[in-house]
Amino acid sequence: MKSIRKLDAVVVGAGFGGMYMAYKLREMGLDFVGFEAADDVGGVWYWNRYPGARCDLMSVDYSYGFSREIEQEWTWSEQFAAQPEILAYAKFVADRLNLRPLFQFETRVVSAKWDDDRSLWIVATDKGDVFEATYCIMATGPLSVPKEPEFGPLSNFKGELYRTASWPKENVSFEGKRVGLIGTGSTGIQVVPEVAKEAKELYVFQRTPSFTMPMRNTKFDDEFTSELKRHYPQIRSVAYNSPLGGVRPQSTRPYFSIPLEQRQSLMEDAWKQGGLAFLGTFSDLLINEEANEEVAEFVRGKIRQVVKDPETAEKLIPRGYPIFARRPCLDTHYYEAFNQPNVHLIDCIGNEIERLSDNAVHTQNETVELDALIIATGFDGMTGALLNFEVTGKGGLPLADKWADGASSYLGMMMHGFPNMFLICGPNGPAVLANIISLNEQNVDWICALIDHISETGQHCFEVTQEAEDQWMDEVRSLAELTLVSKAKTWYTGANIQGKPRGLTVYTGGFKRYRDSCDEIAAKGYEPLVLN
Ligand code: NA7
Repeated sequence: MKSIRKLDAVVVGAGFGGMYMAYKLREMGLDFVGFEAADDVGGVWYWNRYPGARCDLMSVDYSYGFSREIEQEWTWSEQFAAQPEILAYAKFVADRLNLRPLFQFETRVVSAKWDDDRSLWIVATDKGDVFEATYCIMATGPLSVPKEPEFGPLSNFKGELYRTASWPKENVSFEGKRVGLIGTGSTGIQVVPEVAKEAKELYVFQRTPSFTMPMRNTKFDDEFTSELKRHYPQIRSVAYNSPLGGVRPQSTRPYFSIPLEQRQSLMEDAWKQGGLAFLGTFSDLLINEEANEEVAEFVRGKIRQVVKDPETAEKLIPRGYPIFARRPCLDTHYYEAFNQPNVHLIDCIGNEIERLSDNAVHTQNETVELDALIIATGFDGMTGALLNFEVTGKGGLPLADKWADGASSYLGMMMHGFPNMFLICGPNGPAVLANIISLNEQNVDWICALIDHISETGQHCFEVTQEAEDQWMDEVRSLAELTLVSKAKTWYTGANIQGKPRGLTVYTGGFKRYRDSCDEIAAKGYEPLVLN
């Protein structure tokens, strides 16, 4: 039998959250091990290497701010970085800080169980190793478990099958092939123009159309890069004090505060500018339904302008939910791709995909024969990774039971009944509505300060009270009621997964307000936590 290793902490995941946590724990002199299923760092950017994969946050924001050296040594090549560059950045950071020895790669955690008698976590891996640790830190990411589509099993399809969330490392060629793509969220929207370039025929299976805006990505020149590097401290300061945790454009101007003509011209300008400009044109688009609908109608007009076939344009036009309530997508020639003769839109509304067979996708009304099929049907977001293995808290309470009616947590970082467990960017924090790199850094810094505090008090165990967790959840819910974000069927609310409890599991108060709340709790000596 293998021996049990005793540790101060385990960290699950080597994405941007897990990497920074490992760096900090080493600085603090703690004895810990990180586990990562992939063979290298990068998390979501390790797995999602599909054609066209690109971050929809600006590279300046989507980068660590904790190291002035790394900021100066790393050079981003463009405004919105593509997956290979982001993964290269993660590897660069891992090399630069010598993080890899802190992780066991190609290792999955299969269970994490709280031992009531000894007040520690027992963590087992798929390699048969068992660790005992004071702290269990979940850096498992909000988007790491792909959704299993309802029309499965996928293995029924005998042609080439690709999942965007686990794309092969090798080059994939679609030259001369009939390719199907299922899913038109951010991922599918990035895949379409790329695959359309080489596939003989591309069939896009769309159920809910997304709103997408032109990214109009730009390359950075040397002059811009050196200015950027000179101003990083100011850029970070603006980012950390903003509702988004990033430097994207924001407005304090409510939609109806200016005349129609001016509104139209502002939208035209933002549309031309591209990127996130459109999102920052008015202040109230996620709270004022009427304003939201007018902006949605403007975007619908743009789709009609770009897509030449009016029937296809009408099918691509999103209706029935507020714009920006689903995550807004940024694209590079998505709508234009539908003007190519080899790209075909299959509308799945009233024409659901029923099953896959050897060489075809069967919808209710048609059979589409294919050589290759790409699945871009999204993720079991926010909670999927944590419910993907056995996690049990006090009294053997399974996390799945605690979350049976929906994910509940305190600050998205801890849970009553799960002492000494931390979540990085967990449900009910601002993850996914804020810049996740800023949030990773904020969460890790806050957690590490708490670990220091606990050891200074001579204790070794903390648990948040049920009352504090309930109060936090009340705040999350009441803030959610103020926005339109929960009014669309999305992974934000669990509505994309059959049988998953519904409800917005995201704190909508913004990054700055969240950070202030966390700081206040720390300043008051972590009152909602019981230490022993
Ligand atoms: P999303 O945004 O959840 O999109 C998944 C897409 O897949 C969405 O259009 C779904 O339509 C579609 N889908 C799912 N199941 C089916 C079936 N059965 N038939 C047809 N279409 C289906 O995931 P993404 O990976 O694109 O983006 C996730 C995040 O990554 C994104 O928000 C960014 O943060 C980056 P549905 O809405 O269910 O009708």
